[in-house]
Amino acid sequence: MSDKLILYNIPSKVDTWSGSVAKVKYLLDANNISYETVWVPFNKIGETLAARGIKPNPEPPLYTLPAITIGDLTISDSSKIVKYFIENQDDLIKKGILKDEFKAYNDLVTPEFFQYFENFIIKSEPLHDLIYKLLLANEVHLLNDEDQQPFIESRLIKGVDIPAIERQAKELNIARIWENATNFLNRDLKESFNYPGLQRDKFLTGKFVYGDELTWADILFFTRFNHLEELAKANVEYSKIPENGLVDSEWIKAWIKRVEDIIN
Ligand SMILES: N[C@@H](CCC(=O)N[C@@H](CS)C(=O)NCC(=O)O)C(=O)O
Repeated sequence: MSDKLILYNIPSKVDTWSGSVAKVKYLLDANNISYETVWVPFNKIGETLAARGIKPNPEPPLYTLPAITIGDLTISDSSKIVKYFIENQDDLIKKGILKDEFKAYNDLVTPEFFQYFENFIIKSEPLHDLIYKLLLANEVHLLNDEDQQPFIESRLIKGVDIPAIERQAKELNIARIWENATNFLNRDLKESFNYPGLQRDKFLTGKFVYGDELTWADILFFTRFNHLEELAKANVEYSKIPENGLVDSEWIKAWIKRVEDIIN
């Protein structure tokens, strides 16, 4: 089997519907890695990954994207994928999959940091309503029609009732949710970030999130800003969100541009 790289993505009404897939896509794009996209409808994720030898997760969802295939190896889960790239850099350069040093990693940004960072964002109170109410109510409509019911059912298994969230979402104060998220992302984040051992003088002071090189931390941040914003904006019902989106800090605006220049 050839060693070409495949990225499995979920077809939808937007470019990349899943934030988790977007992270890996941005990572590949930031590194100029060539890959083929295989589109796997949401309700076919399980059978596709099982056929590629992926073991089910202990709890639902049993199979998730993103996944990549290189030769006869398939890896699912964004953290595992980035870990694989980090640990197999030399081999991947020899195979021509990576072109040079892997952008997205430095010694200070360990896999533990990635996990911390992700949990920190996902569990942050000021982002809670944006992520768990507004976007959850929106994102179902952005999936292809035939995948919407399977998605609703997959969430119900985990106790998340999307139709109920949708009904509640109609009562939400969208401007308020947006303001909380904007304040957090633009101002409070820097103060409240408290990772043990983090060299705070390097955090949000250089060109990128952590120093002057793009790291996985930039990809995680970028996904949160851009991807969440894209999803929110794509829904007509919530088109009233402020023009400037989630960004009003000059540093963040300039940083988004720097990341976009590398990804595009
Ligand atoms: N920890 C996983 C999470 C991935 C994930 O939750 N993917 C979703 C799409 S955003 C999925 O494939 N869900 C399948 C399902 O819920 O059945 C990662 O980072 O890769």
